[in-house]
Amino acid sequence: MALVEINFDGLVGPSHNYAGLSLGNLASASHGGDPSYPRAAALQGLDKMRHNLSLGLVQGWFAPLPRPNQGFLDSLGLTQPADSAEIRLRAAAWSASSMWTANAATVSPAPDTADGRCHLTAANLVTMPHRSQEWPDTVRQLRLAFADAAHFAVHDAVPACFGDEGAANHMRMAPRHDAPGLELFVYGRPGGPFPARQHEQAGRAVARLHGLDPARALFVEQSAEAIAAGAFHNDVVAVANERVLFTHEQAFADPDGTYAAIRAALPEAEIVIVPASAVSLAEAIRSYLFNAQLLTLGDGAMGLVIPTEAWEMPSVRGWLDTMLASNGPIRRVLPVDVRQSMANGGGPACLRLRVVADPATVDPRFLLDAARIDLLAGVVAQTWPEQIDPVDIGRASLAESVRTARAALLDTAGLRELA
Ligand code: SUG
Repeated sequence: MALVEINFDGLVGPSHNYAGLSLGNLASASHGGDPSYPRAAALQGLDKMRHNLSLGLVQGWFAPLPRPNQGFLDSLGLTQPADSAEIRLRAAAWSASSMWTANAATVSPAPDTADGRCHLTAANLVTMPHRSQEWPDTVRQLRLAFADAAHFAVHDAVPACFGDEGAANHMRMAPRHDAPGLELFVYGRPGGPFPARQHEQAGRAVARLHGLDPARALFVEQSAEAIAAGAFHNDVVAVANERVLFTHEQAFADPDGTYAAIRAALPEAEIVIVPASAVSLAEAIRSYLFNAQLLTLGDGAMGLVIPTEAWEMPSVRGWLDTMLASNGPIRRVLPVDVRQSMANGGGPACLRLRVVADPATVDPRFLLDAARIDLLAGVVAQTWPEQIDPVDIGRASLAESVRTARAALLDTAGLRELA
């Protein structure tokens, strides 16, 4: 089979909870302390996978990482189960944040790289403590899914002195998925009210590790106002697919320079810009309009998989209706319900990692058809906790249920190596 785009969604883990851990992520801050519904959250995610599969797309998945992370707690000296001090650190060890696989790694498909292999670099996620513990387990899973060394190279994360948040700050534009592309690495500058989680040097290191042609790699500064307004990752204000960039007009520090550089490197580029006069930056971030999956559908037209929150916001809906009535490249808008993830700042695009590859070269245990989705949903329905209240975090009995649920999933999926 030819090279195609495969979306690998993170299955929401059984410890999914709202602990308000991500400074600068407004949804995480405002839902901190709410009860969470892990079973419903995971089923919503599986429904999204089913939805995208039914569009004729290739769908993959990654298993949740082991939680609570006892090694993380031990390394912090938090060994007493009864110790309720340092509640945020304890919550960090329970976080199901690996569900947002757009932060798992940065991916450069084979047509872009010097050695003709698809390169993946795990993201170190060092800015947020609860996310900094993900990458060693993530890289284990990536090395299993993409073990075929003739087609893939999986790199460890770049050094922790340079924050890297993976594909959420990386966009690839190309005439087609299987053609050589232009890769954009978006970074932030520190100094604003919220952390700039992506460092410029991390993107530059990843581009070198992947063997990209310097003429087809752009390093683009995110606008300080976007970060200050709550766009903690670029994929909250822009998304690209093949020749199309869909962006808010305030996404980049130098929008005109960025568009000109894209057009110079990729003459067929089409840039769809949403002006602040139609959808303000605040509305874009609250609705997660841009945290959409921009997908090439079977007939070659593009569809935008958006969260229901975006569809329900009048200004966004008005803009989308006008866009659909025009003759632009995005022909369909497809709302999906991922509310449990959204309440922690994770929309449809956060929940997936895009890999352009021949599916036959991927470990089949990480690829899904309808029957396999039903199988995973069965395990979730039977073993995932229905509800977690903030006071439950740290409870030995809940920790046991979370571990048992993940073990049942790994058994069913034939992935005991990840136990
Ligand atoms: O890193 N939220 C995640 C959301 C990640 C979204 N990903 C992309 N934009 N690609 C984050 O901020 C919240 C966890 C908590 O507060 O309990 C959290 O980690």
